[in-house]
Amino acid sequence: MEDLETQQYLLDLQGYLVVENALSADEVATLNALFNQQQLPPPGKAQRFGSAPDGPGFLQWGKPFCDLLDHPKIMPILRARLGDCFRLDRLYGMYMKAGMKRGRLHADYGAMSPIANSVQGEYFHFPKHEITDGFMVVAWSLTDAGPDHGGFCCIPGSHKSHYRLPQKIFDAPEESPYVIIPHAPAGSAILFTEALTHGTSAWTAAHQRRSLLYKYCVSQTAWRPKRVQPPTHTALTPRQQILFRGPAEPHRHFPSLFEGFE
Ligand SMILES: O=C(O)CCC(=O)C(=O)O
Ligand SMILES: [Fe+2]
Repeated sequence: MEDLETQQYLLDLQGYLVVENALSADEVATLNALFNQQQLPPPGKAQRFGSAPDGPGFLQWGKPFCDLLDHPKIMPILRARLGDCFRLDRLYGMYMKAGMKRGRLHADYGAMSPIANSVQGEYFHFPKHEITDGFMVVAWSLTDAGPDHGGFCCIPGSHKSHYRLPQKIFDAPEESPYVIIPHAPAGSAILFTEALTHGTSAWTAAHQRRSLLYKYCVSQTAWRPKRVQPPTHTALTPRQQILFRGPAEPHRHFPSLFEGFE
């Protein structure tokens, strides 16, 4: 594993970072066994499962899913990006079977934001009142994903772009050498900023895609007015409980996730 300074540098540079072996094979097996117990419909039309804030989502499936909320291999990297005070904004899983098609490239913030009104080919000035940063996703691979299989895809560095994605790349991302599918074997965590142009590539592997997405934001922001509900069968640690708080000013009205927890 890279040291924190390198992780921080790479995440800032690329807009995403893969932490391989963040989970042991045993931990992955436990999560997969709990997943299997849910008896979800086979992946098809729906690609998502266990979404919240419609309740606690897949956090209700057991402690191993809650343990990922503040995983020690991930927290220092999130801190480097979001500071000491951040919240769990939402979560969901993605599952796919062979033959399932790609999604559209998108970004929630910056020039590619759906509300930016940016024009292709024209320099876009990030307006002062709009968020361009501060939302991070940690996507845990429960099965192997990568260039040979499919899964998460992105354009490295695109979170910094002042230009809207050219239509040619939007129309055929699978033909563009600038759209990559990071190698993310089972047990990896892919961290990415929601300002990165990213999406879902077609799934071609015989095995199922399984990915758990935990979405965090700086404490003073929120995506939806609804809050993720804590699970009812697992006792959360005091640190995990902080992640379920409503939006508030960091430090003044929202406690640090690090002071006293390290
Ligand atoms: O992992 C993926 O397939 C992409 C998911 C996505 O677009 C997102 O979380 O915003
Ligand atoms: Fe997305």
